[in-house]
Amino acid sequence: MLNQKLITVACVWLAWWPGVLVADDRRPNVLMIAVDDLRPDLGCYGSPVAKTPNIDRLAARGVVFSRAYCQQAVCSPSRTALMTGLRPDTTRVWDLKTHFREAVPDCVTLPQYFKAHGYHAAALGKIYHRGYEDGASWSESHWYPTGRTVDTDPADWTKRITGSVAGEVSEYAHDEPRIARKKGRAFVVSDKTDDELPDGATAAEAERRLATLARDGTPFFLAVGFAKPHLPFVAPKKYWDLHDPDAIPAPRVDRLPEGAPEFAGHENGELHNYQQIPPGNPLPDELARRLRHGYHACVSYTDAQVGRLLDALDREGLTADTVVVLWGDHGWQLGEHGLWHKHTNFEAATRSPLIVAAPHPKAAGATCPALVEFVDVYPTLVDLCGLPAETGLAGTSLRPLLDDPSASVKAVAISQYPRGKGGNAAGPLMGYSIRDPRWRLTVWRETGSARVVATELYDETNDPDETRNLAMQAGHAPVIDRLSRYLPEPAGD
Ligand SMILES: [Ca+2]
Repeated sequence: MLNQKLITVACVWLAWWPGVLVADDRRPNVLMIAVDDLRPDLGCYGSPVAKTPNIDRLAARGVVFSRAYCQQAVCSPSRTALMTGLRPDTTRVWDLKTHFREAVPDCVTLPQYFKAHGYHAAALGKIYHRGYEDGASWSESHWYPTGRTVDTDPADWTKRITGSVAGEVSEYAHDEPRIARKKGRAFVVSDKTDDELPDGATAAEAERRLATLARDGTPFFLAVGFAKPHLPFVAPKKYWDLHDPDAIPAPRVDRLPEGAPEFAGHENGELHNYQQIPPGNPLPDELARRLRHGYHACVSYTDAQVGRLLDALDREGLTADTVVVLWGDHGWQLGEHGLWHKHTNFEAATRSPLIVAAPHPKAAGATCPALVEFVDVYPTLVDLCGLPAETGLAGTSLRPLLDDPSASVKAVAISQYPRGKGGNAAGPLMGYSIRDPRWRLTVWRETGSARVVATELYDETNDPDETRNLAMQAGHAPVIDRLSRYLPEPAGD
């Protein structure tokens, strides 16, 4: 009887408690794992070739969001949207050169909000785009692994380009001399150990930090950013050896959709920045195969580092008190549509990994097909940790989906990408892409104007490879009209 009464009291308290219950009345910690250029090609997303046992074990105690979309498929705009909870048209970060504090100087970022509520907020590795850090976000200086971050051969490092090439500024432009030659090698089967490469060093530092944070007892928001599988594909040999390159399938479709404007694609400029890549497109088949092998090797290398973080949470007794969120900052084209890397509005570039594992899950191991956006991460973590809701954010809490993965919280997910270079960062054109459960509508408008230059419509259910633009075909005006209602007001200069 007494036990029944205690259970009743506990249930009432649980229902009242605004955040996730942890072992005592402390708020849960947050471990946020950011993986650069990770597409949702993982075991827990149904990939038949990925070797990702550690991300998969995180997924087994959390919820996998199978339709999560970034707000713009390139590092800084995507990361800025996630970290500020604001869309690119609000932060005015559409490129790799603009800091969000220029347009929204007083915005309170996700970790900054946690810091204001008593959390120790710390960042290791790439969280914001490198070189565009934000001191107000953290309780201490942003930590990076020492030395060179992505390559192994010092001779290559003197050959890097630091300027803007095909719309992509070098990831590490601030610490490299400007020499008008190509970057280093596009892929390396490395003889280094995990910890001799930057992501291993970052994982080792994260292990140390988690031990210290566990002893300290203050709630923490620890952000850990991994640099792989971003180009160049450098991973220890053992991760290459995990994969049979003959088993990694080539994309089914290697050309732009029939009826799509040429500018919906691009010239693979980021990839052509690297050595080993001959001019012109498409790439030779053997090279494409090698690159796909390298990508998956780097994903497995990063997965091993994620595993070290999960092990450290267990070892330090933190797992039951910590919300873990893992995201890749956008998708990645491995030859789909004849395209490599990101920088488009296609499904392969905008659809991104998002996994949330909260203490005491109601739906552990579930896959949630609801449409969600990266701007939802901020309000979700605030909600899960029981902090007062921050106002003015663009997204919505995904907590209802963690409780019931068959639910939905929004009708569409919106991504965007500018095209062309002009006198402003937004470019002459902005393509807004509206994704609902079945369709993807992309409308290209003149920047700062409502004038439509081109329209694309894809039936993602019946044509998941986006082989045909249906926008000009009869009978689709109603769906175009319906989805067009979600187009934002014109933005930009
Ligand atoms: Ca990225």
